[in-house]
Amino acid sequence: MIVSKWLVCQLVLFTTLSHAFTDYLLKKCAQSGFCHRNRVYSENIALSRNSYYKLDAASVVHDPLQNVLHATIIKTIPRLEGDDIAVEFPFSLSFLQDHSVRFIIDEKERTSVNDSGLLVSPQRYKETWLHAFDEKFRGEVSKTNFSESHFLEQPRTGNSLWSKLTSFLSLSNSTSDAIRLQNGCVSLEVLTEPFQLKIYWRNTLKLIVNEQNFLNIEHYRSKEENFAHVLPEETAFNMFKDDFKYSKDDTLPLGPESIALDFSFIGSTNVYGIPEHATSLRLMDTSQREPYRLFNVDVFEYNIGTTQPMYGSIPFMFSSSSTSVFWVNAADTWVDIRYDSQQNKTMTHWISENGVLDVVVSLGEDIPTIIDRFTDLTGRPFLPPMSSIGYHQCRWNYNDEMDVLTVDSQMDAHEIPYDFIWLDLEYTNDKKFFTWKPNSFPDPKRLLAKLNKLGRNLVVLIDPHLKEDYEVSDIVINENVAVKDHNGDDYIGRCWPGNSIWIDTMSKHGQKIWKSFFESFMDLPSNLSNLFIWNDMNEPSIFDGPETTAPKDLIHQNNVEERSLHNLYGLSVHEATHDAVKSIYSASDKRPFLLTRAFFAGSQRTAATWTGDNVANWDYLKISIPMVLSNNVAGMPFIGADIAGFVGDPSPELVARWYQAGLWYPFFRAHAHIDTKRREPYLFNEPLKSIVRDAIQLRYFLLPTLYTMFYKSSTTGFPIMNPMFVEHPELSELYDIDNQFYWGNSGLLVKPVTEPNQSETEMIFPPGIFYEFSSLDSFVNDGINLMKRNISAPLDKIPLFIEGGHIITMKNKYRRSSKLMKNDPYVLVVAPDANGVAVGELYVDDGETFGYQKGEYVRTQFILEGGHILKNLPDHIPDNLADIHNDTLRNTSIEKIIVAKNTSQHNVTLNDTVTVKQDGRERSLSTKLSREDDNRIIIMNPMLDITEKWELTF
Ligand code: NBV
Repeated sequence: MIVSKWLVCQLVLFTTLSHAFTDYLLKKCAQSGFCHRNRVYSENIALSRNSYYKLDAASVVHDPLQNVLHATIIKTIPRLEGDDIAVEFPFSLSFLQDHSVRFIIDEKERTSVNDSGLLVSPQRYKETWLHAFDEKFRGEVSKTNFSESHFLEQPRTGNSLWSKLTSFLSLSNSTSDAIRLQNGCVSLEVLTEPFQLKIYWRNTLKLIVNEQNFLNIEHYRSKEENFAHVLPEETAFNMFKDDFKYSKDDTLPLGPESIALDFSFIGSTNVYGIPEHATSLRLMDTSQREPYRLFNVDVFEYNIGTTQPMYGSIPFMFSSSSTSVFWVNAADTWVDIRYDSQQNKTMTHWISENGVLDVVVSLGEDIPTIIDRFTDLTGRPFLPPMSSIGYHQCRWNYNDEMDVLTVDSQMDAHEIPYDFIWLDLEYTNDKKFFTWKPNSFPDPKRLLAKLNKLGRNLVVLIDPHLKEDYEVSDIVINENVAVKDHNGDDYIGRCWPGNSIWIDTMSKHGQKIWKSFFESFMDLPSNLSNLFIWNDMNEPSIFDGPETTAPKDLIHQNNVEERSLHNLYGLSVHEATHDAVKSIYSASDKRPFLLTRAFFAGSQRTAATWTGDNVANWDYLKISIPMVLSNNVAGMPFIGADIAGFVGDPSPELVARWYQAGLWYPFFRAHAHIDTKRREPYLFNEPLKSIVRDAIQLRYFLLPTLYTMFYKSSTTGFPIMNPMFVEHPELSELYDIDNQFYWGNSGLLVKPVTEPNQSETEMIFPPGIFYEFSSLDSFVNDGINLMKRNISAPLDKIPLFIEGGHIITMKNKYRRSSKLMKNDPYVLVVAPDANGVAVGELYVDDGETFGYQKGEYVRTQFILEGGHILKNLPDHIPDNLADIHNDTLRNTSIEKIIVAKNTSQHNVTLNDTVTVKQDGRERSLSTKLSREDDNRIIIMNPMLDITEKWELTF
């Protein structure tokens, strides 16, 4: 008995541990020199309350041309003997966009660096912004955006709280210790001693920078003189060496270089963002745990609930009081968070290994504005081709052409729509990227042509590591665009193909060479443009590298260390890939679809991503939702998780629930590890097969609504999987809800079931009317608080509601792919609120080209008034609609309008006559075409088109 209990325990332990990332490979803060030093510094400074940094008031100058304020921050290191050491840090501050402030703190030329033999640039890397910001902000010190802002605009008359810069300058020799600036609703105080910034929105204090005096810039010093440069609160731990077992002898050529700063978010104890982590949407307090770490690494079977780093990093955080910090730094970064509910504020401490302090703070009225500002600055999420928001069928691996075509035809035979089929690593000839395995894929063009018949696409994997000694890597070496080791030689590490080199896409020439490989590889006949690319392993993942990635002392172009730009590398790879594919398809004007595993702020401009190597168990299904939500609020909405778990074989129940959850991910892809059993949806037994088919079909029926949300996101950054608090910020209980969510602003509210053996689930509902999606049964929450309800959720049912006040658009016919839905008419589902009012938007373009950028799209708004009048108000129709030879834009009729009834509130019943007013005329619809039951009014074939203005009374 005892023995068997022991056995059970061992088994449980084994099964839990068998799917876990080997996290000893990654540093803890205490093992990371600069993280530990800054945590210790902050603890000691909190006790001593000393400050070593002041802004030299006499140094302040205002550059009116660029509208930038320049000054010098001075760090003074007291010495018992001899003169104090003063180190200068140039500081600049400017207003950016309408609602943002940007400041940069650099270190004055490191002239003292003895650079004989030094292969890396001694200057701090300050170009992260050039990669992260959208092109329009990358001009010469961004003249355009700086000149839009105005220093010291509208000084308050009377008590002149916000004094003019000119008057400050005249006072600068006096004891004044604050510079006060204003730009529209944003105002700012720069305190000089200690250096601090206080940032206000409409005169309410929102953020204090350096409130806790954690500002720390480890200035350059030689190892020999180091002792004189260490402050009393500092520790010299690992300043010149790295003794972490898996660091593989980091040479740290410039010694300690870290930068750190604290930000206090005032008036909020909820912060979000800084993906990617497998944790809750609302970030956790880290007082008793590891700081959140942003450092792109390969974390196969990552652990859940930890602050460990993952494949992507977006150093953007915002509070529920609509204030954000964008830490423009791509080095290894750690973030501590401490909530203080008594003072109603959140204190955060940001630590990066090197680079400059480059920070953008944005403020606004609400959270969508904050995300809008962030994606204005870093670029809007790209508008993906319609097909790419359909269903993707992937596996490591589809073995050969026959395998691919069998999956393709079986999906059709079982009426399961799909748009993309994927080829993982094994399609290559011996893991040499830009080649095909000859016997398995003898004629890729033939395969592409066959897939193209039904409008289907193929994605193939191309990684940035290149096997040594074949034509592609030879070119990289000959053209001198391989990443170098710390001695300046081409770096050789181990990855899938064995010994490999890495392309340096941080260099312009590297990008050009990378592009040339795609040009040969994707040399397709002009009628084929259905081959797309997946960049995997681009953190980069290196089997024998430290912490699963690149040694930090590798060297990129211009002698920049990997250490300075690590989190940007993946972005540089996928941007170079994107640009190549885009130009290859320029003849057909096709929009590329691209998937990247590593990402940084700005990646949303060109790529989708996914949550990496998850495991087929319930915990990973559950965590996928906050993970996808976190990316959605950080400007990178096109993300999903591998369905139904990458590693391991999922149970049928898990498969069902994962598809029911996954259909709401903006990126909807099934994927499986090479060692798993085949699990294409048509292989499942009933009822599982039908459950999965229904989930995938539902996704397709909702494509018009989803595509409209992608459009909204591509213009404002608005989240697609959208946390409840974004829609209802007035309900503070929603601030930590991350197991149910809205789909954009469509009014669809979903709570996927993420636990086994459930026949019902508890959902929460804000005030309003809610209609169950399929039955349109409704109920009302007429209070002012959240209402809890048990919702029936047997295995074939998704807890899904439409919130009163919304109109959604669907196409309700099964087709084999999204392309085949082009000619299908629309169905409107109208869900009135208590006043009989509802609104909805629809965006339509050709779904595949850049034509929409030339105005080739239709955008309209539907409005229901008084429960009986439905209006269509198109606000954009292409001038040349009649000449556009595109089915999607030519077939825009409505086949059915369904109006949900809610008897307990607004009594919508069908009138005797149904009339349409259009072009100044009125016509009646045949009464035979309308009917009603307890829950809905249905108007069939109303002969209405979304491109025309009309008013329907029923
Ligand atoms: O290329 C194989 C896999 C891929 O299927 C997966 O999606 C990536 O996250 N790839 C990682 C490499 C190795 C995984 C063990």
